[in-house]
Amino acid sequence: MLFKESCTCININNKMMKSALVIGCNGMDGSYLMELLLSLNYQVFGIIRRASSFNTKRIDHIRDKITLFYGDIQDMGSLINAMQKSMNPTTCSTNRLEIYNLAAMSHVQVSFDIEKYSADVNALGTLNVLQAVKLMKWEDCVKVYQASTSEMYGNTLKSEPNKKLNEASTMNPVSPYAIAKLYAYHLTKYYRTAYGMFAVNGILQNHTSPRRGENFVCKKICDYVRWFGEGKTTKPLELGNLDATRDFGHSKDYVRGMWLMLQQETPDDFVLATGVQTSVKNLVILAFSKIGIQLVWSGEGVDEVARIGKTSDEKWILRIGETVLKINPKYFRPSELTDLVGDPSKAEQVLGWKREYDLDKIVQEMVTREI
Ligand code: F7E
Repeated sequence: MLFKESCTCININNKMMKSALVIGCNGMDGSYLMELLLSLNYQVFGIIRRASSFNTKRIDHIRDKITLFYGDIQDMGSLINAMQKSMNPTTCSTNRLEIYNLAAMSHVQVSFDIEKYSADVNALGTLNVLQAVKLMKWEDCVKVYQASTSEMYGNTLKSEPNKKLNEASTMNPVSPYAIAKLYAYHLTKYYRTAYGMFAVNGILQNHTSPRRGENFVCKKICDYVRWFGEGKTTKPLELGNLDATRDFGHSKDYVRGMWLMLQQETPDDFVLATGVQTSVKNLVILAFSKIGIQLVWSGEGVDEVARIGKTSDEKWILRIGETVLKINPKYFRPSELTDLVGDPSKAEQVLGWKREYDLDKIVQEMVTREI
């Protein structure tokens, strides 16, 4: 199946002018993606859900350059409305609109409490997006990016140790979040083969940034360390499983990968990852080192604590021995996904995808900046 750009997309200023609709545009990835698309001279549209409090802080700085629609991935009418109004009839017939489906109930632990809602949004919401394109007979003129996730692999690395997860690895999800995402992943492949749609899955390992939601582990740790360094908190940080390992990249790098996936001639699925595996504990150690604190660990399991270690740093010398981290079992999950690390070789080779951030640079940025 080839999706050739049979004509160039030219506006009156003789510049490329493509259109993109970002569903879930006010999240971390949505905000960086829209910045990227604007820098590439796209007409950028986004769907946000109505909320009683303002929920656009990540995109307020670009509000005058984008068009927002109220909508909900669970409401197909609102999706069709936004798609119709975002479509650019002046561009080439095979690429009137790029649709990025980033809408999700994205918190894995929360999905254990709201199982059906997680399925409604993450699985059936994706069905709404793809079905809307089919029902409107837009299969030949839109491209769809589906935000798939490394959570779909579950604990595959337990039976395949020393490997990195790639596009062919076994998927065996262990949370309501990931089970719903696996449905959406297969649905995206199915619409590609059954209806010839340009629909792709980006299978992304954990990615983060200062714009990350506050209750994801890297953001939680880095915010705490910044506040601690500024004297804004004295209570210890409370975390769950310190032994879990993840592959942490930067959202800015990953949205570039999403865009590249939709610029290919042939639709295909790609893993985005750094290939570097880090435990939550090592993430804590790295973050505290950014404010000059070396940690000393003691205890095991739920009794494990971290204290400020010996230092000659004047700022901390009088606080040596103070507890800065303890375990709170409320952050344990009914089924833990213990280890994740991905292999981005295909994206690097086929898409030419490159990363600008390593974990040290990410944590430095996150400990320093709020958003
Ligand atoms: O947890 C452990 C926790 O919630 C990472 C989402 O973007 O990435 C994300 O899912 C690890 C887990 O992310 C705390 O048990 C320890 O092992 O930051 P997280 P996640 O569950 O990996 C994937 C790829 C997605 O697709 C998801 O949408 O950290 N952990 N203590 C903790 N996690 C949290 N949140 N809070 C703790 O206190």
